[in-house]
Amino acid sequence: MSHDEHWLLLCGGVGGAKLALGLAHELPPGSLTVLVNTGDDFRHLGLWISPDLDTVTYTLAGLVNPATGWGLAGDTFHCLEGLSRLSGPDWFRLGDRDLATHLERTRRLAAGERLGSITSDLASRLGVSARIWPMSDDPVATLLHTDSGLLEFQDYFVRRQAAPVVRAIEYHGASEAGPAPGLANLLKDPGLAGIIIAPSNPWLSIDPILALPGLRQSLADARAPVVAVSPLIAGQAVKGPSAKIMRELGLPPDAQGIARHYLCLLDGFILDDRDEAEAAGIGLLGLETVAAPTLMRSLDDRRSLARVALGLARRLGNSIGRPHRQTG
Ligand code: FO1
Repeated sequence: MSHDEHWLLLCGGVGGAKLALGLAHELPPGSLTVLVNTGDDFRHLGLWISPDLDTVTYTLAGLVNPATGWGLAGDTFHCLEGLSRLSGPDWFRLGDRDLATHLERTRRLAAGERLGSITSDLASRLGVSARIWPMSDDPVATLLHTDSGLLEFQDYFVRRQAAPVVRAIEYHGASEAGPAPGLANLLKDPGLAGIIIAPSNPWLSIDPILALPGLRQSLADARAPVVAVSPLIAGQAVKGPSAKIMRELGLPPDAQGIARHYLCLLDGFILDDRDEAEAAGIGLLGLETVAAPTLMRSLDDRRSLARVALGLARRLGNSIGRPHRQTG
């Protein structure tokens, strides 16, 4: 592998962070950039909280709570217990050590520092060699139009445990937000060997990124092949409400539905072995389709799925006459 090779992963929550870890182990230090959803961000207890940035950072630093995939392993919740005694909001579980991240991020934002610069500094102080970029330094809020009204993301996802029926999803502020500085250049960089869309929830974790001005077009224009990993296995989300949201939006919760969601952007698609029967149909959409184990329980699972994604992107990148991606 040529050492100027660079890779870009688009990701959101827990599933995305798992593949980020697999890729970080399979690639040389500094050759992976993880572009992270910030639509889940919100102000809570006076703190600015960026859950997906922290989930990716803690995961790549080897510090994440393995049981939940977010927060810090071994963290305590004394502050939250105290807050609850004072009848403060305790529905969003903030650990005592995790609070340091939110306090420091909030302090530095108030001092005028960019979210991207804060994120990179916190990651490097935690020993992370991959580049972790917020999708934008400007605020974007995923809002859900549901049968319980218009809900902020964490209110829907955590407080109401994704129970409300989703009618439509809005990425408030996305059209005014600037994509991460450096992203446009990275997408034009001849050393960019591939772009991978993680097995994150397409509607909640990837679409906020794709809603940024010009992003879809610059992905379509990029020479680097684009490969997506399905977040569903046998019609079920590995974690979270992907399948539920698909049904609520009137879409069949299957791998083909995921492929169609990203279709114009993709060259390749990875689905789980259990969904192999769908591979031919997705291939007819013009996508190089590979079936592989996509459930990531161990580090080896994460690394082997990363190798499948890297291998597919390399094959697509090398094949001269690869089917031209529809643009737009
Ligand atoms: N997810 C939950 O389901 N319950 C929580 O109490 C919770 C707290 C929390 C605290 C910090 C953090 O960085 C993430 C946290 N998450 C929690 C996950 C969060 O809701 C993410 O937005 C999801 O993982 C989706 O990306």
